[in-house]
Amino acid sequence: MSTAAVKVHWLNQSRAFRVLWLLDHLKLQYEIIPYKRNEEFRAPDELKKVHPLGRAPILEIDYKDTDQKDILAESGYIFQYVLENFDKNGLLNNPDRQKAEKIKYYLHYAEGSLQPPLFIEFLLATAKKAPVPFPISYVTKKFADKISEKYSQGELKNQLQFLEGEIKQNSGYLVGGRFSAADIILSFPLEMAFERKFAQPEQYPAITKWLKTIQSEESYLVSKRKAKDNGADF
Ligand SMILES: N[C@@H](CCC(=O)N[C@@H](CS)C(=O)NCC(=O)O)C(=O)O
Repeated sequence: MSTAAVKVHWLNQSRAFRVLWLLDHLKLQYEIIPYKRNEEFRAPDELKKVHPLGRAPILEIDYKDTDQKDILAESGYIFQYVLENFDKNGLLNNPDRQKAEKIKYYLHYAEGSLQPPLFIEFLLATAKKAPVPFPISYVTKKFADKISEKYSQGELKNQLQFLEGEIKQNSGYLVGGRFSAADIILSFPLEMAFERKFAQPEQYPAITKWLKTIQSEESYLVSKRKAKDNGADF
């Protein structure tokens, strides 16, 4: 790592915060390249110059000694790469093979299983707020409520009940009773679920307590400060 320069292409109000937290917990040096969402809540086009999909986070690693540069997209892949290459002491991993595999599972699960029903809820909530005249607004709302009721709410509940049970079984964390990369990667969807009121914290006491516990990690506060210094409006 000493010969590598690390840049995080970070978008305000986004899941890119997790990468700052990951790097700060491992006490790695990095630079934040900030991007601001536009009026449509989309990433600006400049991000497409770094990676064609133009989504955040993007991790750029410049290996000075070999003159090679890695441009990484996809949160789970970024996490896996950082754990494999820069967490040699296993600080955010687990020495037990099965527990390490479980952490890897969560790196995929966050975006692959938990994020989809949350994203559907987000789209439906946005559609319901759209400035359309009556009676179209009435139809839109009814239609959105039906999709939520028939699919995304039930699916989200299923996921949250699963995580509630996992945290209870793992002494307040996701894997092996200790803080790991799994806790960092799942922080974003679970914070969002409560903040956007897609789920009620009272119904998930273990997740609620877990969120408080992990947010009291010193590295979380360090990353929050860095994000704020770069224009975050939490
Ligand atoms: N599965 C991708 C999702 C990336 C993604 O959608 N990022 C959002 C930020 S939360 C984004 O860049 N949105 C901007 C846009 O859609 O224009 C990952 O985990 O990295």
